[in-house]
Amino acid sequence: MFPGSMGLDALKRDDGKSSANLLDVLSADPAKLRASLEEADAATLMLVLVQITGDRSLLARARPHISGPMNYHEKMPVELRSEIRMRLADALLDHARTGKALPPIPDGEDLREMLSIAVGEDVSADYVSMMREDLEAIQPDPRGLNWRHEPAPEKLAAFPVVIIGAGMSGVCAGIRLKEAGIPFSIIEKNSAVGGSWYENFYPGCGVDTPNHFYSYSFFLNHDWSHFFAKRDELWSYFEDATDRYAIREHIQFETEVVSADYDDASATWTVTTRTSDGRTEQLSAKSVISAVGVLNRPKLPDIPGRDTFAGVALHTAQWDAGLDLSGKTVVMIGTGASGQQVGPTIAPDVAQLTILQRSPHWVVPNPNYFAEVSDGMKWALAHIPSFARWYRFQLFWAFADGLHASLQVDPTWDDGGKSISQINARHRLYMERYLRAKLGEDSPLIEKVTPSYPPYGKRILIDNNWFDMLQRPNVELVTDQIAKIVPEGVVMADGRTIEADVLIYATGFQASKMLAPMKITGKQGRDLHQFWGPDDATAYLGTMVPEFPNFFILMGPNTGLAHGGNVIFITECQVRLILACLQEVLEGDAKAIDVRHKAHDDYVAEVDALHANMVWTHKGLTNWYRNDAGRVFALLPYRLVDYWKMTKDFRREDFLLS
Ligand code: N01
Repeated sequence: MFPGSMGLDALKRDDGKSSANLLDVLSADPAKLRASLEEADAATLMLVLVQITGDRSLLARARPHISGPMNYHEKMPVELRSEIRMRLADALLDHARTGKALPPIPDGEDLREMLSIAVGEDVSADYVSMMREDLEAIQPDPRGLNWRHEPAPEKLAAFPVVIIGAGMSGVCAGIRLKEAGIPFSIIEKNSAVGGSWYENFYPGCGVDTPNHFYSYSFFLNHDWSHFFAKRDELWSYFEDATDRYAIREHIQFETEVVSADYDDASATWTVTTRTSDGRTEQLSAKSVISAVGVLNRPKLPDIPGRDTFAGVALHTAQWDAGLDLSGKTVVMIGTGASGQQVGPTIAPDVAQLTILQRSPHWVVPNPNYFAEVSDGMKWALAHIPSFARWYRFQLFWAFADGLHASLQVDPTWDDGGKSISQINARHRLYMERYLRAKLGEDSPLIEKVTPSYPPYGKRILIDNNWFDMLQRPNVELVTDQIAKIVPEGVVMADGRTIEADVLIYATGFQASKMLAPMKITGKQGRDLHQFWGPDDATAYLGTMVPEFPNFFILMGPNTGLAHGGNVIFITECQVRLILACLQEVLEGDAKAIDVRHKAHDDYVAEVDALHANMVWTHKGLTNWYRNDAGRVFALLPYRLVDYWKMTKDFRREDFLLS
């Protein structure tokens, strides 16, 4: 459609949730429209108003009042908020009545200015094309596979793909392959989809990236009950996506992939599977996509006597749904993202909770963390054109790229290792002030909970009443070293025995052994784990390893995010790259695509060079993102917009077709 003739409905992309005609919805109930706008974020509404009216004078008026992060509208004068809401309602109703054309979707400097004002910071021109992709509502979605020369059905039928895992990333890959007409099956070890969100159901389990960002770009959910949903709602979301795109029929549940072996001559993968009742089977595939994730094999600490404990011991990721903790004496080891959700949730029920902390985490408050999404906000997300996309960008900035500068080391900055730059120091000051305000200036807890390392060195956690919990009479935070575990509980280095009925291991995952325990062999029997060594996984764009043709890794090496971000965004970028690779094979004469050694090595060298100047390699800092040699194998050093571009712009010269 010629942009100048665009109407309101054209701005509403098919997000898979509601397809009612927008004009009908708006004109049917003007009172509902006005009431809903009262509950929706005025800064976000302002962006929609500018977009659909072309009246850019509002930007200058709003600019002084918008600054991050989140809840931007609260800083706006009440009169300005009212004016925005009134004018937007009038504009939408006018469009609904007259059907008149909208101005073209902003581009170039106009869009860059809007993006900057949306988040109250200068946003570079790099974000313009990415945001255009979100606003344009182009169908078919450019993030899917759009054939230049659609292969014959027989050719597609002869190219089966096996996806390993039906978690968030495997389902995403399945959806896109299905759209492209490429046959696939998904092998899933569990009896349900959802991966981490299926396996983890410890008390308080939920997300710490806001849901309106932490969701597939093509399957927005406008009905999240909370800004930060808990596990059941998240799991349902992935179940819904599986059904909406009819992926379930492709999944073989309760089956594990044991190995995948490539045969050079036939360019075929043989995938060996084992069902939960022990039967093995072999599948033939032209391509294999590993979507097994990285945080799925619990790590139990190597503490002497661990097996001697006489009570109930369990890891957060292997929770017992029938476990009743009321009145129990509980010891929890670990204060990372899982521990900080478990602790405050169980503390009111247990007789005594002792938390054994090896090192503290930085904790930040978030005004929306416990908040419900109002009905008006849900309505606006579902019905106001582009509102959900603008809101998503504001979250993207506040939880991802807007934080990227605070991860960079300023070599001239020296405050004794407490921070890495002026901006990083500002974050430190903010969080120190917060924890002091929560605990009281004289609290002996302050020293225990204040990290010595810079902010973002480990994942920053959103305050889930952690500091309130620590002040409960039945909670104790112990920071001494653990000596051993005995039948009655845990013995500390100073000889104190802390008795326990229940011992909770909130001790994280074996992240460095990527793709284990599967055995993957590529060209000429090359073994993936031998290539990587025990803990040094690498891949081109985190996705491809040389001499493993047509083999792709989702959420692979250096694709994780520890400062916030959204792994669904990363997965969608990776799937786009995979689709481009498969397109090269299927539209041409080649049977397989492989990444060149040089492209892989150059990429890894660049990743390492970037990491050398980022917070995660800070001297003395420990985290699970690095291997024994100190190399950051887990995290992406780039801004999300960079990774989006690198995976979108297919560099044919980086690949070998055979
Ligand atoms: O695991 P972790 P997690 N003795 O590795 C401690 C995602 N996630 O399950 O910091 C004593 O972060 C260890 O201490 P230290 C998210 O990506 C997200 O909590 O190494 N303590 C640490 O305190 C996250 O990053 C969400 O000194 C020992 C803790 O155990 C990732 O999963 C929720 C120890 C482990 O923390 C992993 O988080 C949950 C020992 N021997 C998970 N060994 C949300 O989105 C380890 N520790 C909300």
